[in-house]
Parts: sequence; C-alpha cells; structure tokens
Amino acid sequence: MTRYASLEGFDLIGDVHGCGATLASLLEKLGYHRRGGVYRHPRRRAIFLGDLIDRGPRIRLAVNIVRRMVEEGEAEIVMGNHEYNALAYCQRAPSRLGREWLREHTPRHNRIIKETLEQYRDHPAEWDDALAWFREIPLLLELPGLRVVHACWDQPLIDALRREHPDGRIDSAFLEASVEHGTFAWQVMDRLTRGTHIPLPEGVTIHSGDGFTRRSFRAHFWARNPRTWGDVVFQPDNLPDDLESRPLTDRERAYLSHYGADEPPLFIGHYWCEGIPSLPARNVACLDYSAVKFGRLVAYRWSGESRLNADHFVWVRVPQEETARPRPWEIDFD
Ligand SMILES: [Mn+2]
Repeated sequence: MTRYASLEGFDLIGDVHGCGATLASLLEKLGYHRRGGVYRHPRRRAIFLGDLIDRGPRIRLAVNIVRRMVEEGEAEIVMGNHEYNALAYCQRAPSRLGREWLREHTPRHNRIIKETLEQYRDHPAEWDDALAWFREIPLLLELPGLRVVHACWDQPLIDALRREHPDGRIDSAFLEASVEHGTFAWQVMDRLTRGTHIPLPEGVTIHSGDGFTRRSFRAHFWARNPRTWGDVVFQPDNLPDDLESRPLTDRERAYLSHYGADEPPLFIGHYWCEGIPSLPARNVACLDYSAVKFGRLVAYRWSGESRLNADHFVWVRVPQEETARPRPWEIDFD
C-alpha cells in the first residue's frame, strides 16, 4: 500500500464498546491530536479491531471519533460481531425467512444492543448513517507485514471470501444469507467475527461475569497441536469441573482453525482478556482487555516488527462508569 509507505507504523486499538471518553484519552496518550474534528498523528495511522458499539456510556462518541478518522484516511477498521449484529438486527428479513428482522428481537439480542439504541434514540438520522457506515467496514485487513480481524483468521474461509469480495466487504445479499445457519456467508461471519466455540456437555453451563449464561466456550486458534479443551480455551471464565483435561475429539480438532507460528503478526480483539496485556503467541496479539468492564482500553504500537513485543502495548485504565468528565465537545458531538 503505497499510501502508507512513509508511515512509521500503525497503532492497533482494541474493542471500545462505547467507552468514547477513554478512547479520546488513549488516542492522546498515543500522540494523536484533534484537528478539524479528527484525531490525527503526523507519522502513524490507527487500526480499530471492531466492536465500537454496545454496553458503554458514550457509544455515539466512540463511533463518531472512529468514523471521522476512517473517512479522513487517519484510520482503518475491521468489523466486529457487535456491528454485524446491529446491521442484522436493524434489517427487515425477506418473507421466506418467516420472521420480521434478520436478527430476531429476542430478549437476549435486545439486551445486547439496548444501550446503543437508547443512546441513538434522539438521533435517528445519525444511527441510520452509522449503520450505512458499518456496512462498508471490511471483515479483515491484510497490510504489508500484518493482518487484522476481529476474532479469528481462517485462511481457507478468507481465500473463499476474497474470490467474491476481494476487499473483504459484505453486501446486502451476503448479510441476508449470513443469518441462515450453514450457508457460506454464515460460516464467514461466525468465524471471522465470533471465532470458534466448543459446546459444553449436556447440562453444563458457564455463568459469565457479564451476566450471560453460556453453553459453549471460546476456543483459540494458535495452539500447534492441541490435545485437550484446556489447550484451546481462551476466555476469562474457567471451564467447570475437570473439563480442562477433557480430550478434544477428532471432530472438534477438525472444526478449529489454526494460525501457524511462522505467519505474519495478527491482531484480534473480541476475547475479553483481563489484567496486564500479554501476548498469547509471538505472532498474535489480542487487544480486548474488557474496557467496558472497567478493565483497560489497549493499543499495540506496531512499527514493522515480525515478532511482537509485549513492551509495545499501551493502555488506559477505564474508570468506574467512565467517570472522567466529558468535555463539552464530547457531549455536543454532532
Ligand atoms: Mn467481539
């Protein structure tokens, strides 16, 4: 990408989830300054890993900051499962599906998008614009020396996606097909934006810190030769009982993706890590440190290295209720 040839590097930024004031703090800490309503850095660009919306107190601010940066060429972004969910939630379903919306308005789905819809309630045109912008967000980015996806880089699926959608962007037909289990579009959206999950045994559930009950666990994709569930689990909640030592079945192993240690550095979000940022593999960095649960909003300053370095993480701790007082322009960001 010649337009990036003169850059010093990229700052990859994890899941913001509506922590807009914290995002502004992180950008300032990284040396970005707001000029003409847009955060800019003289020698660097930002890359957002998706999941700007839902849960947090300043969702519009988060979307507006990032959207302006992207539109001004100061940043790139990949789509998170929350942007994808919002698109499907707000899109009427074709009659053959026998329901009203592409993503059904179940109590669980309503709860996930609740804060976003509330914060945009008095700004319907702005929400329509945000949705139109979400549609343009690619599912993945591959730049010289680095790769970016929200949850899971699955090369065979990405190769197949690129044959139809070379720039990694989806269209209405793809979005519509993606809500039908088992379609190619469903596989792509599920794996790239949600990653892999292995169902728990019948009757076993995990009561997660976010208040949801889960019947599966999140599995990662960088173990070279995983043998047990414990080798691939990647979430803050422990597996119940002795399930860590439970062997992966052949079917589970075949279902999982694998990202080799010799592949380019890959940046992901999505997985709700906790504590001090660390690298799960030398070429994989996860930047979701539960910002919205008063964890950290985390960036990785990448300057071309092929082996990642945990010293290159930069973060801002998220205060309870994002108590950092918003500045006037944050409230009136229209
Ligand atoms: Mn996510």
